[in-house]
Amino acid sequence: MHLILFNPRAQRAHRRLPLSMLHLARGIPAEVDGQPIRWEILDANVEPLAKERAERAIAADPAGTVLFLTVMPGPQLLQAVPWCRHLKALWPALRIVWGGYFPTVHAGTCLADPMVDAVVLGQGEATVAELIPALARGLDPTGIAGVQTRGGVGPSRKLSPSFRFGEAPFSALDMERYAARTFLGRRTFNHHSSVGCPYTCNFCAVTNLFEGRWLADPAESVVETVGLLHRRYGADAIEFHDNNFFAAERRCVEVARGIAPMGLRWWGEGRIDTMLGWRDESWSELARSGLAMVFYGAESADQESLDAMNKGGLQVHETVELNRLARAHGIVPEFSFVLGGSVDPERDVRLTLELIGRLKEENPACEIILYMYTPVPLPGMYDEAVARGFRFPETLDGWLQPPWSAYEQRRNAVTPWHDPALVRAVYDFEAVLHARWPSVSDRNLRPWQRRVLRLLSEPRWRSGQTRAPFELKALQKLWRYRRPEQMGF
Ligand code: B12
Repeated sequence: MHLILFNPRAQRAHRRLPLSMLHLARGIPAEVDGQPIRWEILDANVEPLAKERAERAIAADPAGTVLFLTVMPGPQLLQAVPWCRHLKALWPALRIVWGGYFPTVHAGTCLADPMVDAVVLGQGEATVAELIPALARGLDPTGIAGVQTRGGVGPSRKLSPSFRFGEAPFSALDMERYAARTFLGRRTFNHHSSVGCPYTCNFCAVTNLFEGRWLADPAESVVETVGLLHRRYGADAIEFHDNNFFAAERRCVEVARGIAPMGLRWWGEGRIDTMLGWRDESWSELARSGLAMVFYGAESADQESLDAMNKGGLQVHETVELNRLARAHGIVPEFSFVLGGSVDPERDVRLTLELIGRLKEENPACEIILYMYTPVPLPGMYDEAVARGFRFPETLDGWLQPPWSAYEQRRNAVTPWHDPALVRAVYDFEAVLHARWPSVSDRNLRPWQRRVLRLLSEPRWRSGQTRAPFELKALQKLWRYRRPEQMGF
């Protein structure tokens, strides 16, 4: 049997290791009933002809091939749907399995389309270790733990820490293609060192998958993988794509100590209230090890909104304090806000934009990312949205139409309390903000372009007149300003 692990192209070609597929591959058995299982990862982000290569492989033996596809909402879904339909129409014997966050949260919708044969729910390695033998033997996979088909859902699969599945098979990829130039370094690689997140924020799809469970790889294993990326593939920077890398102080300090001699710069996601409670020596240790920036979900400056998001008790003043603490240690905080929740969207936006002004004043280096709230099916704001008439599309075709085609990119609010004028005001503010303080993560802008943007936006920023900044938007478009929220997570 031949398995194609396919990563569709994201918004802009994203040169990062396709970890969903790379990690998943660790669960593939070497053989079934004495027959070898051949597999390859095809990544449309780095290989423009990935689809054509996949099609050639399928054409050679449609019945003996299984296409594994990882799907995120937005551009990946937009490509995956017509392509899979086309493949099934050409080769009905081809089997297609979807996995990842979108199929997990919307499994029924995916399976309502006859081109999807099965969906793997959540963590995939242990599930594919059972699914592949069933497929190789031509059996119906219904009933396997972690698998949903049109025949039903199997029992839920027990989670395992990632390191238990062994090192990722880096040699299956052309690693040179993934050595990305970023603001962190010339050869940035990414790693994912934990499963889940210990919190249950009700706007985040991670909660749908893991329900507050968090299983971390031990620090030694993290240091080992980073060391391998550094020594064998020349990594000089690492992005940790964990949902919550900084959940445990001791693990982080041990990782920091272990990777410090490698002289890397690194980035990860953490929580404000967690890291605010860490010892000063821990912060110093992180800074010494090359930690350059931490992404934090600050979400809102309206305490009622934060509470409605089930943000685990986070207090608005903690964002202000963290900003100062991070500045003192020379680590850039990257604050992400999810605006326009259900409590009082206008107050939420007003207070948050005020807070952003204050954060920038106190620490001009801090980075700001703005999203609009988009419901995920979890108790809380979602229920309120449903009560007010909100419904997800019930078919994949529904997901391909606007506004859903851009929905999960969290830029176009489609909540029942959505006020277009408010959304416009947020994006106008954002254009002025990014002109006054262009993100360090943009490597396109020249210093003189940054100066021009700053000079032009200064009067608007100072006076608070951020409405309709057409001149700034035009320059940002012309100079292809890289918005962190479009490329980010
Ligand atoms: C890296 C990343 C990206 C990268 C691209 C990754 C890629 N595939 O090339 C970029 C920056 C492009 C990106 C963009 C977006 N992302 Co993104 N991204 C992530 C991130 C941080 C890491 C993904 C990852 O590598 N995880 C590590 C691997 C090992 O875990 P995994 O993906 O869960 O894979 C496991 C299982 O899910 C399963 N599995 C996954 N795929 C498949 C497929 C098959 C066939 C099988 C059997 C199993 C399987 O097995 C794997 C191993 O256990 C996640 C959050 C996270 N920490 O996971 C968000 C996340 C997946 N992104 C998300 C979103 C919403 C987006 C955006 C749409 C919006 C945005 N602004 O962030 C954009 C647009 C994407 C697009 N379609 O163009 C959401 C998805 C939510 C949802 N409802 O589906 C997440 C969960 C973030 C969040 N907290 O909300 N993203």
